[in-house]
Parts: sequence; structure tokens; C-alpha cells
Amino acid sequence: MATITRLPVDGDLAEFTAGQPAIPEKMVEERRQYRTVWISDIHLGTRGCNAEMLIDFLDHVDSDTMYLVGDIIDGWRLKKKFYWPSAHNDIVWRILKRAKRGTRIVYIPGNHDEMFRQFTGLNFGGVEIRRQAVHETVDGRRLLVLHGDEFDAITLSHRWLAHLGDAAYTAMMALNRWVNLYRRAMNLPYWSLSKHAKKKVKNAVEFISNFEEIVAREAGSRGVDGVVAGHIHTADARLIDNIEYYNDGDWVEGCTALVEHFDGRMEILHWADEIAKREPEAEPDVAQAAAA
Ligand SMILES: [Mn+2]
Repeated sequence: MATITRLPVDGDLAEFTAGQPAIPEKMVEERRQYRTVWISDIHLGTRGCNAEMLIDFLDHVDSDTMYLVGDIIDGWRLKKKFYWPSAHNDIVWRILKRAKRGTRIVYIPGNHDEMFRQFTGLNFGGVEIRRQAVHETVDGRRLLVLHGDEFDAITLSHRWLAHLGDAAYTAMMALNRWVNLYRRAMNLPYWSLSKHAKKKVKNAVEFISNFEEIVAREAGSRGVDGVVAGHIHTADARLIDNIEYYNDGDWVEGCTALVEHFDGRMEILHWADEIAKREPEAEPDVAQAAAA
């Protein structure tokens, strides 16, 4: 496991956020405002990370509080092969920038970025590092926020098996990328391969529903009203035995976020769909412009 000997000090971070990202921040007049945003499983440091989509999300959405629910940086993969394009730096820049502008940011490291867990309780550049958190919604519901690998028996007891699963997943993500490069060239909207594959694979479905039930049961035993997790890359919002179960999904393929509106309503945003809704107005009609 990669080790980090020290966190960047506030001086380093101030210098970093005083600079400019490679992909300039979009000056959106009115960003969509939410009370709370949850995102996780970004996997910075891997080719699978859909950095462009996340940068677009961060440039269009703001919130009072933002939870980073783990696997933000992929330390496992970075240790094997260093991969860090400027777009990944731009995401870190945007997150630190919004902390500076006053968003409360709570970072709950996951299993891929567990090297940050040693800094639990610390605060760097306005980002609070926590092992887990309890979020109170505007109408007083209490939601346990955790990454979710705590309940993943396979990850805990058979680490090599988890890595094998990881390799298969990496291969699928590579395929996903090629499919979408093709789709983009053909002017087709983004399409998630493993989202469709998961629905077809019985084992994956069983694993997901087991995970959801175990996490909800744990939340129930702790006396909270609900739980927000990440880890399984499957966005969901449903009631399990009277416990609100939420999963904010991922930014590898699903590109989803969980949000709390100012009236306490919860919603999963599928960012590819949000971009598709916006595209007709945003992009000038090239054919018309040429004809004019
Ligand atoms: Mn995870």
C-alpha cells in the first residue's frame, strides 16, 4: 500500500489554488444550488476516471456541503503505474477551490484511498477527513455516511480475489472507453457498458443487493434514519426495511451524484443525461451557421 508521510501544508495548497487549472473553470452565471452533494468512486489516477464529465459537473453545481464518499484517488492503481493527467489535477483544484469559497467539504476515504484514513480527524485546505459521518438533512433525518468497503467480506478476507475482480473490472472499463469513443464519434450519447452488463449478471446483482441490505441493516442498528454509501459503483435510492438507502454511484462509468435539495428531497443526478438535456441550446447549429 502506498504510504504518505505528510499531508500538503496549507501554504502548498494556497499556492496550488491560487494558480489556474489546465481546463479553465466554466463561468456559469447560475450554478445549480443544492444543500448537499455526495460523490464518490472517482478513481483519480486511473484511465477509467471520467474526469471531463466530473469537471463539467463541478462547473455547473454548487452546494453548502459536499461529501467525498471514498475512492476519490486510486492509490492501488497509482502504486502500480503512475498516471496523472492534468484533468485529474484540475479536479483536485476545483474541490479545494470550493472549500476556499466556503463549501463545507467532508472527505471519507475508501479502500482505494485508504492511505488517507491515517489522517482521520485532520483538516487540510478546508477539507475535513473523517472515517464516517452522520449527516442531518434539513428536516432532521439522520443519515450515516460511509464508503461501504467495511461490509465487503470479499475485499476484507480475500484481498487477492478483490484484486482479481479489480483486473476484470479494469478490462471492462477499457472496453467501455472504446465503446464510448466510438459512440462519441458517431454523435451518440454516452452509454455505460457495465451498467448494462451488471443487470444481466446474476452474481453481480446478488452481490449488489446483499451489500445494500447489509449496509441498511447496519444503519438501522445504529438508530439512524438512513445511510449513504459508495463503493459498489451502483447509484440507488430506495427504502430497505424502513431505512433510507442511498448510493451516489461513481465517476468511472455511471457518472452520478446524490443531492439533497433545500427542502430535504433527495435525488440522484445522472450527469450524462443532464448534459444531453442541455446540449441543443449550448451548441450552435453548425449546419445553420455554415448556411448563413
Ligand atoms: Mn471502494
